[in-house]
Amino acid sequence: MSASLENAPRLSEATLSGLRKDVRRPGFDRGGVSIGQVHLGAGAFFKAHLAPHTQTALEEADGNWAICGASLRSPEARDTLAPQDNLFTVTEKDGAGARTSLVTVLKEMLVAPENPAALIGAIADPAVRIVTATITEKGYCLNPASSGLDFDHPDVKHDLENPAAPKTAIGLLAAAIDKRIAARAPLTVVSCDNLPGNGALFKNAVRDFIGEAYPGAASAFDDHVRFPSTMVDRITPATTDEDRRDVFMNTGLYDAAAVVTEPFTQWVIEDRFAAGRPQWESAGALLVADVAPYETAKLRLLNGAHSALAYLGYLMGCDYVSDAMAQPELAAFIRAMQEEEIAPSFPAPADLPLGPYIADLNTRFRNPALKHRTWQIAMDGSQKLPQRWVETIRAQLARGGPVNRLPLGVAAWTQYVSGVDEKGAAIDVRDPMAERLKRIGAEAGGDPADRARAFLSIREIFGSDLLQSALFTKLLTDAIALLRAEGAAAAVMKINRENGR
Ligand code: CS2
Repeated sequence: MSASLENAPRLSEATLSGLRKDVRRPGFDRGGVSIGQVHLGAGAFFKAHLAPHTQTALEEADGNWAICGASLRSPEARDTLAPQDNLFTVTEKDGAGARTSLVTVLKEMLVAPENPAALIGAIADPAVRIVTATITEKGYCLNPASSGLDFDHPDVKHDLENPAAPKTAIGLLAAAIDKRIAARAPLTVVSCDNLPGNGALFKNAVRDFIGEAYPGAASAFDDHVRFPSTMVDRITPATTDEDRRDVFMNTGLYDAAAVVTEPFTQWVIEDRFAAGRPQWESAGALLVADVAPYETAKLRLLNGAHSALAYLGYLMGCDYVSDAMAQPELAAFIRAMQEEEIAPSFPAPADLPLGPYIADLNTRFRNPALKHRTWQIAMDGSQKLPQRWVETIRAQLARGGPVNRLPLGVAAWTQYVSGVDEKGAAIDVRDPMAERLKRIGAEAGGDPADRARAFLSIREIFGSDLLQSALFTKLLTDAIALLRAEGAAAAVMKINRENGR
């Protein structure tokens, strides 16, 4: 905790009367609502997106949908929320100002490694009808080749050997689903991670695990458990001490669990629930038959651009996305990438015109009030690149469309994961494949063609086709050569000039 806040009055049930009057309070009685939803991965995004959606639904319609949150690794979130009776605030911020709301819908927090049986019991409780999850791309333990469970994953191996004390979300869910099937209690499991077809991927992973560990439950699985796909969107940086200080100044109470986010929020949900759901549409959620068109647009245009801003921006010395967007050459480069290379790579959703969508995204990226670190987005690139860039590149190559800027993004990623920036300083690379990526970078040496081939040989990221594409291998070789010779800023400028921007 920052020194100046140590003695500040802390947010809790007992101190609520000290909360400034202009903080928005929920219009439902917390005490009268019991738990109906468990959320796996109760971090900043959950607090800024899922929890407010469920809270608004409860304001509009009755239902026992209070939330039990769970952390799958560290006790930190639970320990931060416990002295606050699991209350926290969400502050929406942009250049025009800030607006804080109190969130009361979270009623309990569990920590899986401390007591996996308690979390399995919570999910198995028939009063719970929905599990939502933000466990990040790597949390699904997928084998990219089969799109099913990666049985060689060390945590999956652990869970199959210790099914009553699993570490992964997949093992925890499987154990609980086994109990629910025995009790004939249907469940809906909702992935809220940035993966295409996230519902089907989640289902594959859990079904594969059940087939191995609980064969008796396998035949009833499809009937009892539904896995709708969703697209979630709200840019939510990690909270800083400065944010917590600002929230205190603006609300009158110290909230150690505060989140700061943008005003924009979107949730598109496939409307396929096994046992009811909160009325999330009253919070603006779009319930649809097919999420895929929205998911593709968001993953490629928002997240794809985000990753390009992260790697190129980081190499250009920009700590935050808004700093990267303040570089006119980089902003123009990203815009052209979105308009000329990404948007034409997929059919636009009927009700989402891509021109205004791209313009709005770039306004959001510019939000000067959000301190969103390029380093944070650069994390776990090996898990993100396939759906953010590789699918786009593949589609553009197949249709003979332009691929003038994406290769520089990939080149910047190869530089980033090699672990040294343009000034020779070490980069703190966070990625489940970090060691392997660093080794590939070191062993490939300085020749751009060797480097392009070495990185494109990583099948988990690039499949086998991009290495076989002479065109893409050449484009990446040229981009790596340009980046290494001139640096990111000059490379961006040169590509802008060559392509008339
Ligand atoms: C970001 C996303 O960290 C990242 O990789 O691209 O978390 C992004 O902020 C969200 O998907 C926005 O909805």
